Amino acid sequence: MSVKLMTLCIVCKDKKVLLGMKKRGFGVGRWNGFGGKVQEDETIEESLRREMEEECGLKLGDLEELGVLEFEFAKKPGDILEVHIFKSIDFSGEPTESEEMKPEWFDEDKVPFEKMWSDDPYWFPLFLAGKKFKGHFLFDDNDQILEKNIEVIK
Ligand code: 6U4
Repeated sequence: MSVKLMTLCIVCKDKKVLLGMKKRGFGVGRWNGFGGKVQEDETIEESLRREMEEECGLKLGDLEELGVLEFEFAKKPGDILEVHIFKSIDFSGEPTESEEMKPEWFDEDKVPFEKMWSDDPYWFPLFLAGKKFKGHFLFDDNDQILEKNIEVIK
């Protein structure tokens, strides 16, 4: 069993959310929040701030952590990605395309779920409502959901 810490940040402004089209690697071809793997020498928040600047050039101010989701893949049972999900309304700079991500603003009610990870429709509405949540998703070899469990934290 292993747990890998990861971050995911959704930047929100004027009823819009900032997503990035992943241009390479894990999750390529999908719209996603920004973030990545937490390295050994950094905290979760430090990692997110670094990834955000690397992937789209934004500097983050105050952050709010809203969710923690565990992702597991049937082909590697016991290997967990523990993704910490943050909301940012306090940031500076303009989103800029990088080698990894092409950023774009979407209206909150036009989030492109059909081109996102298949777990996103389950937690995005909670996120947009400002709820705190935690959950676990098990994916098959085609990244379809085999098991899901999500709950709002009071
Ligand atoms: P490299 O390519 O080594 O620089 P790095 O940027 O550290 O990678 P990467 O690209 O693997 O990390 O990060 C994956 C991103 O995808 C993280 O922000 C977490 C996010 N993510 C992973 N599984 C997800 C899922 N099922 N649903 C979702 N986001 C997911 O919405």
